[in-house]
Amino acid sequence: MFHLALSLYNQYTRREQYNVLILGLDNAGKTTFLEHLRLLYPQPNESSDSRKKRVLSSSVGAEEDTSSIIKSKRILPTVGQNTTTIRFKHSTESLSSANKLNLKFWDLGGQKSLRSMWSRYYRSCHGIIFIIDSTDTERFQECYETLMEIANDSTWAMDGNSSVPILMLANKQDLPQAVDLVALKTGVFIEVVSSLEATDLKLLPVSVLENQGLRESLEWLVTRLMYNKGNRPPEYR
Ligand SMILES: Nc1nc2c(ncn2[C@@H]2O[C@H](COP(=O)(O)OP(=O)(O)OP(=O)(O)O)[C@@H](O)[C@H]2O)c(=O)[nH]1
Ligand SMILES: [Mg+2]
Repeated sequence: MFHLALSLYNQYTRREQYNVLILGLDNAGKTTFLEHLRLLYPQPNESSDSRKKRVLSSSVGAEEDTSSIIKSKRILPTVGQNTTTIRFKHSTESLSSANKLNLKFWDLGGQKSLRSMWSRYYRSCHGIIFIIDSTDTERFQECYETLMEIANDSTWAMDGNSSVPILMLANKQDLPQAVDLVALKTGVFIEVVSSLEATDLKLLPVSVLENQGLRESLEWLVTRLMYNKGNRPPEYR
């Protein structure tokens, strides 16, 4: 009886967990993105009220203004990795299955010398977020080549060609010199979009600092992670 009750309890409380890698060149905004998600979403065992208290405790005023909080933080270039797990909530209540999952993010350093480490994480990842600094036009080509290296990595073939969804975020759209989505799609990244046509790929404009487009982007990713569940089953926590 005890075992039955325990298994029913586990069944009811356990959550699907998807691992998401945050990749991109150095200075793209990966750690800023992760830090902002920490403020926007509760942690797995945290209530919404506790999250609110946590956010307000790091705010200078009484406002839950996550952009101001994130701007006041000093974020250093990443040398190793940062991880965070969030409890995801879809804005569409009817998508109840997407309301009961955790997302575990791995933010890896983007400096050239650190990129060779990325592939170690591919086997256990369910999705990739690739962040682009939309103002760094001189490195668009490098961005393109880096993304192609990820997509062509031999790990995917070893795993029976089970690729994962890739969400490309054109970051820093708050800056006047940022290249907009249309120009990005028709410029160097037209090749990415056509080369990876068969892959589950989406390019969206965001400002990580100003919290523009973050929730919408995650919602696209979660929908695709769930769609790809047959190829890459989630972990259960
Ligand atoms: N204006 C603007 N600046 C941003 C935005 N997102 C990040 N930044 C800035 O970009 C710089 C680099 O951000 P990080 O998050 O450290 O970049 P990273 O991709 O983690 O870099 P590495 O750890 O070296 O790989 C910081 O000065 C951020 O404040 C944004 O949306 N708008
Ligand atoms: Mg970083």
